[in-house]
Amino acid sequence: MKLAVVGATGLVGGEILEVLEERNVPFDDLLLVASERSAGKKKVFKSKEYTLITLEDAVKQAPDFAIFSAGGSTSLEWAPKFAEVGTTVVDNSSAWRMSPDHKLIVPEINASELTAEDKIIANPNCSTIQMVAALEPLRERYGIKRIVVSTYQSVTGSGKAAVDQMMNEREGKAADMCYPHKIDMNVLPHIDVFQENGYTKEEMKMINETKKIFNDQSIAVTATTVRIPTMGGHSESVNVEFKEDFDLAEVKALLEATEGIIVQDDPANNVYPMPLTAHKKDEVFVGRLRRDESQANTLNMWIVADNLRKGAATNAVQIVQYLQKQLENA
Ligand code: A2P
Ligand code: 11C
Repeated sequence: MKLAVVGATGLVGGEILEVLEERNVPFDDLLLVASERSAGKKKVFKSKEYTLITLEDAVKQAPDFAIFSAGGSTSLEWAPKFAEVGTTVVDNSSAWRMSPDHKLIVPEINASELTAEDKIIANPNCSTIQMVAALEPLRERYGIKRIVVSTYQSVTGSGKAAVDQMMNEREGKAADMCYPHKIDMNVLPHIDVFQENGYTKEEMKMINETKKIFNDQSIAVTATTVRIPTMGGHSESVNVEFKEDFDLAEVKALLEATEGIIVQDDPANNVYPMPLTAHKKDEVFVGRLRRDESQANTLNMWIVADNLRKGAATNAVQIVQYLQKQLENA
């Protein structure tokens, strides 16, 4: 098995390499791919030194799998070229997510939709993944009518330049501006570009991707996405109206019984999910579970995950692992 990591020098790329190592994902050959600026430089993985190569060189080697995290335009141009030589691409960008011909996968929810014909598989947006992963066991049991979500997102979601902006501001140094305003000591109700309807692209991703992953256009979703000066992960306040009434103890039990979800909900002891404690973890953390007393069948919850892990790298590696298992069993 030959595996390519495209965008290997980036924040998500680095995380993918960590997750591959931690999970001991088996492969015979690893291609580390970055832009022409980085080609020829070295990078160490599992004590072995690799030379960074370009997309052109990588596609010639026709890897079995390629995990792309090098931005939407790179994916749009190059994923089809890899697919043509037989590579299965798992793409972290938004390039293919809403295409009716491509699947948008969170393994715990819909990996069973995948077939050998799927050569470009889309990984959802980080803020969508953690929300749908936490909602899935509750959706199965009670059905979902409407979701109202507000996010508190880490600067790591914008890549290295944004982390540099925040740290430089914090240290009082001159900072190249990745955001239109200062981010340290600030909060920006603005993630990605504004659309004609007044929502940002990030908000529309959460709305449209949720419906696609749940395969249910009838679920109403509205979102406000906000950047905050933190690093460990994205947090979300989610208000969810179910079709049926629920029992709070059962909600907690359902979440506790779900693989990949960790309930941290003990307000009396100040226990709730936080980005600091979710950092570098693969799971999605859920807490502050409480009934919305203003409306029937409605729950408030607080969901936190490391956006570079389950929100990106971990989800992508899980898709590759799922496909590897399918191949073994074929
Ligand atoms: P490079 O380091 O050579 O620029 P981040 O989002 O954290 O900034 O990371 C972006 C990743 O995508 C980096 O690994 C970057 O490589 C890679 N990348 C950017 N543009 C291209 C491109 N045109 N071809 C291949 N890789 C690219
Ligand atoms: C953020 N969610 O936190 C974005 C990053 O569509 O994969 C990921 C963008 C995407 O800014």
